[in-house]
Amino acid sequence: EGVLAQEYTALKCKVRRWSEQAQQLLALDGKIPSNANIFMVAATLRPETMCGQTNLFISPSIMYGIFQVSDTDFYLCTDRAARNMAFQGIFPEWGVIPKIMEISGSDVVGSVVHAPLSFKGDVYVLPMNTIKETKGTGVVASVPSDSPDDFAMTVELSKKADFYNIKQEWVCTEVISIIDTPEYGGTIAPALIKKLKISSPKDERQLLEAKEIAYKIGFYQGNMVLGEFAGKQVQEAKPLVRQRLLDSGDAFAYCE
Ligand code: A2H
Repeated sequence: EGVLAQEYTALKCKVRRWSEQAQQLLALDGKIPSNANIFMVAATLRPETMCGQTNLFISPSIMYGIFQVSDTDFYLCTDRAARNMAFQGIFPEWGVIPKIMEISGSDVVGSVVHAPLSFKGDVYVLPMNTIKETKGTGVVASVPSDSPDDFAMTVELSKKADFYNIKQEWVCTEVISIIDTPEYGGTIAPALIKKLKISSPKDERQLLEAKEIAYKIGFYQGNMVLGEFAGKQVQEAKPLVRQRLLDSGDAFAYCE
């Protein structure tokens, strides 16, 4: 990790429908009104790719918190992220962590959330074991067209739905073009997965290489082909999409 702060875009994915387990736990706990807006908060460095979001990943082995941000609104993220947010003016009282309840990632798998800007609208929450508690919010927007990690996990979950204790129809295997690149075409992540012969999310070294190539080429050579800024270069579109998300209230700035 470098010395400079990392500025993420924290994307607010509103819960549309809880998984059965989560529904029961929330009802039992009783501290959150049933008409509350609860958002799963995903941290991204590529806000321009959110139009291609197909699922939302959480770690099945992380205990998440639900934090109250107003009378009606709540955020779901890691305790660690909430601690940082408390010192960034994101919660009502400076330095105070407004934790309301805890819920394990495995209990929220199968919930449905709204994905702002996504061509899908609403998406299912799926498990991703490689999510680190020490980074971002512990929640990741899946964009399989442009993130090799997300594509590899999507393929894995779709192949082994039973093993992961999910329904196969929750996995969105539709990968659409959102950024075009001269070398790798419109879906750089699957192209790199094939080229580097990556067969599972466990191929860490090759995935790291794919991730670096996808990030550089997407950013420096990519052109948007989907969304409001289609036709613009990624470099130009990135801050514009970010600002759109901040202005609409669908995202907020989060640093660490
Ligand atoms: B990115 P950095 Cl399209 N554990 O968003 C693992 N990965 C995490 C995470 C965590 N706790 N929190 C965030 N991330 C992911 C989009 C994207 C991302 C694309 C391409 C590359 C990419 C859609 N997923 O990231 O270590 C999030 O996924 C590759 C750099 O802080 C976030 O941005 O640099 C990125 O990793 C943050 O990683």
